[in-house]
Amino acid sequence: TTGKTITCLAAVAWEPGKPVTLETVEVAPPKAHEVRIHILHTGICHTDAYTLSGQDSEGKFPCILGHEGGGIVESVGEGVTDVKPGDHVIPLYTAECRECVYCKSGKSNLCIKVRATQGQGVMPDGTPRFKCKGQDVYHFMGTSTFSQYTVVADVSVVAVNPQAPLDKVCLLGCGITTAWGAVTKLPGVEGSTVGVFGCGCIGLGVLNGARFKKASRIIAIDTNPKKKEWAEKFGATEFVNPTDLPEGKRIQDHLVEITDGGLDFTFDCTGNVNVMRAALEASHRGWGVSTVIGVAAAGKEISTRPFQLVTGRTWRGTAFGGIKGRTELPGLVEDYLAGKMKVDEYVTHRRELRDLAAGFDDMHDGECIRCVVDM
Ligand code: NAD
Ligand code: AHE
Ligand code: ZN
Repeated sequence: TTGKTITCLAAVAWEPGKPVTLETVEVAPPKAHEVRIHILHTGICHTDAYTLSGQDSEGKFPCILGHEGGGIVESVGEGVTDVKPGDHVIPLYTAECRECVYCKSGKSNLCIKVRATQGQGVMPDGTPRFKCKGQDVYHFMGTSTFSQYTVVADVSVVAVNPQAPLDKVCLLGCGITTAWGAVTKLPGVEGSTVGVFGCGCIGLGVLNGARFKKASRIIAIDTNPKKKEWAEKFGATEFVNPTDLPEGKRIQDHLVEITDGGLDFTFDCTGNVNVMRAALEASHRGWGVSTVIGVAAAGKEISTRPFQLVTGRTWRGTAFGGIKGRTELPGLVEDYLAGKMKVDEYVTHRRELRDLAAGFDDMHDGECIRCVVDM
């Protein structure tokens, strides 16, 4: 296809630490193995805020952020076989080429086909497709969903059931899928005890997945008392607020006590390195498995006594919940349509594209789980 450049609106991040602004941008047609998508809805994730703050070592400015989107294919470049104009799609920040050593390993979802250029804010040929005021604008996470039109690599997009509402399943582009995969792909959750630190979108998704996998006891931990009701709705059988503990009592010690030795599985869903440590140390001696999901601020490091690992605890982490997007995401959309997985319930705020910057402020409101932006 030899398409034309499209002029549309986008929220542009000009420099770190400054709010995104609404701009008219030019979006070049897709080249070979690229797909141009009309984005209809996008969530705002903490990782967008993290990069906008200037903390992300991969942050390149000016850029168009956003990686939790849903839209319709507008046109495709040469050689694109898996999606066609009109398909309802979700862009994938974790690509799946099915050819690289990671894809073929059967051990990881971290495809490397386009990862290097993705981290540099450009398409696989080394150039961006966006321009604003005559200047090149970088892509972000291979998705850039804060634009009415975006271009992605064909390995970075998947078609989903068109009956699924895109203003909801856009959230499967990051938060919910990450959380759901992180727990449901772990062997042995059925009948086990689970501890979830942090009850934002990610933590609630883990709670929901733990209930789906029939964990026997699901303890939610959050410093915000308002999260108790949320946690219980998504699957928690108990809620602990660490700030309610007696002075000097550490959350991990409390959890080890009330679970007679620790939890079988714990998850950090906060991005706070002290919480990551507490989650590891709250897991059971001999077999506890603790998963890091939260993204810590640049320069932060985790620590614990090595004895914690010597005595049989496992510290692991996951990106995009270990989900292979092209192969597995359509099935998650079906699980949602079949009522197995909550999605609608995460949407607490809605914004128009012109107010997208205010959606970043919503995230700091203790009541916001996800803000969905109508593009
Ligand atoms: P959020 O801010 O909505 O939720 C965090 C929750 O943690 C809040 O409810 C907060 O009250 C609670 N919290 C804060 N400090 C705490 C403490 N000391 N103890 C217990 N609870 C505490 O964030 P979110 O959208 O759910 O994202 C969580 C993290 O996951 C972020 O760091 C985000 O960047 C990361 N993330 C990672 C991936 C991945 O692929 N690994 C994907 C998406 C998001
Ligand atoms: N680029 C950052 C790291 C950011 C990060 O850890 N990203 C997660 C997804 S967060 C989604 O909200 C991830 O998937 N990482 C794996 C990958 O390949 O990027 C930095 O610090 O450099
Ligand atoms: Zn995200």
